[in-house]
Amino acid sequence: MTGNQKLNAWINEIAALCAPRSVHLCDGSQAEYDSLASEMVKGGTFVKLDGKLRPNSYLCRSDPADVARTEDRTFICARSQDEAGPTNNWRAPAEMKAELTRVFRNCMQGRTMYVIPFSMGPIGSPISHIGIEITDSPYVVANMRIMTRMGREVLDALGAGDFVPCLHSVGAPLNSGQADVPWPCNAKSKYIVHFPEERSIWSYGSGYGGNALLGKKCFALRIASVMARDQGWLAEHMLILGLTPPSGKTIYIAAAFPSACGKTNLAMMNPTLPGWKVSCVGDDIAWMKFGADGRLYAINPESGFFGVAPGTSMQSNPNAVKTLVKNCIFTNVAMTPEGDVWWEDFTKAPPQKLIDWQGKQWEASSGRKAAHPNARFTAPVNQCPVVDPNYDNPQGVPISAILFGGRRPSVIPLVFEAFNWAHGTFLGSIQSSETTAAQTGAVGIVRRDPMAMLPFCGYNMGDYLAHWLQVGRETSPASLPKIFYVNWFRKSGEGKWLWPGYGENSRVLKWIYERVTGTGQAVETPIGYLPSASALDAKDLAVSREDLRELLRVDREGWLKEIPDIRSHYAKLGDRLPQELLDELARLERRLAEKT
Ligand code: OXD
Ligand code: MN
Repeated sequence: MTGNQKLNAWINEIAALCAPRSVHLCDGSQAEYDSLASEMVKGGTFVKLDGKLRPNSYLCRSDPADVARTEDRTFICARSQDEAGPTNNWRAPAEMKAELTRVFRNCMQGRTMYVIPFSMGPIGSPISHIGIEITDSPYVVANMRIMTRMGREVLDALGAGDFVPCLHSVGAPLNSGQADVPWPCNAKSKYIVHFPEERSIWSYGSGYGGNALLGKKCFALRIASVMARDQGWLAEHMLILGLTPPSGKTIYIAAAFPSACGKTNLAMMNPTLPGWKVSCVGDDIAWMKFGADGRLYAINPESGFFGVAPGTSMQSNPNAVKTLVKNCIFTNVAMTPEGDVWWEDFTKAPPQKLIDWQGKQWEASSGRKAAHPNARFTAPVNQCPVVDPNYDNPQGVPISAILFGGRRPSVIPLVFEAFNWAHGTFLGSIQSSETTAAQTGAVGIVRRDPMAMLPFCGYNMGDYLAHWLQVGRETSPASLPKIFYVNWFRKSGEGKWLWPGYGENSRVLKWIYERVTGTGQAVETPIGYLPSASALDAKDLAVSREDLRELLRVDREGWLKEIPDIRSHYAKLGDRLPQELLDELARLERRLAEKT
């Protein structure tokens, strides 16, 4: 089979358990992809889009009951509940393994079992790690070929080495003669299970996104965060971008934001400041390890974007739209009569007629959404017009700045800098965003999501924050990235946006660049270093002086009112929360209360 004994034994064990009709070891070739795609077209899973409008691209409609990650069915089965921590669902590993073994028995009956060797990160990079996904979904195979480096080359690099076993089934066995459906899944039973001690993943019942493309959230964040803790590195829910001034050296920035804060837009934005360039290394995940020089070097472990389609347009993100011109998979978007794709806000006016994401006729007057709000595109990173030249560099890129942020109409200034790494860790740990009309539930509620990792941390959040503090002690302070907090979403009392956002965010990135390279002017305040009004480049900017002052003001009262909320957030993280962070909170409160 393969040259790897552990892999051969695992393939045999899973084939015996799941009883597939056949086993296919994926080579990752174009021919293999094409043949799977045409089989899926025949079976009704894929619709081939018009070859001129959208070459080599496919549309897929999921079961309406399988459209997003299912966090309530996501488990971290650490040795003890305490190790999983209060923010994760936990079950005892032996008990869960026994249950899953029952659930997986014969679950691939009538289907092909695909074995996908994949590398998270450039093949052979010291920052990369290898996984093997076993799945009975050809849709997963096709997506994994875009989202990861996949196939024969990975097996060669693996040799006799170790890998993370990632087992996936849609949980829909076929009896002999039973016809398949376009999107098989299990409506009654879903499990997204992580065993951090043995570093393995078992996922059952869903074919969608992070539930099924196991390299992404399951491996690259939940399991990798555990590996990173044990091995002294960071696996983070962060974009990575290169920032180049008109005549200068590129620096690299990593940034963590909760959803609906424009992460993909920032990762590939077009700066409005003349001569400045942003280049994209990744839009979702960063793995960072120390280099020989004591700096943190980052790779994007993925090779594709699995982005939310609705809202993506030539206005909001022209480089994403240009990335999607060919070789893509679109899931749960609408289709035009010409055989192209469409989703809400893609064009200013919607086409008159469409086929919606459920395959039904749709008219502009219907008032229904044509695409599902969580409709996705799967697109190769190297098709992005502003892909960074070092995106595939096995050495990674040196990170000079880390950004945290959220959607906060009030209190939090446009940008400020942490005093040091520990203070920056504190800022990440209290990172917050207000809920919007795009989410169910009340609007305007502050939700705190440490480092945007709440659904993705594979162990106790208190230990995770302690690990961040420890990383800061591993090297000299000068070698560490500087940490910043940004907020593009400030509003006036009347509800008007104070900051234009999008490409104008380059003005904030310019100040960050200057701080990193030692020229940026800042004032020390109780919350951190803020740019003085003249330090932020406001040339030709359509923002009034008063608004700019408001954007860069420290709202002492507002911050003081946050303190009890931060305290109760910390209480929810449990007793493993490092004392150092409570001390940071006490110091913040003291500084805010001091008279200047
Ligand atoms: C994602 C997420 O899909 O963070 O990237 O939910
Ligand atoms: Mn994400």
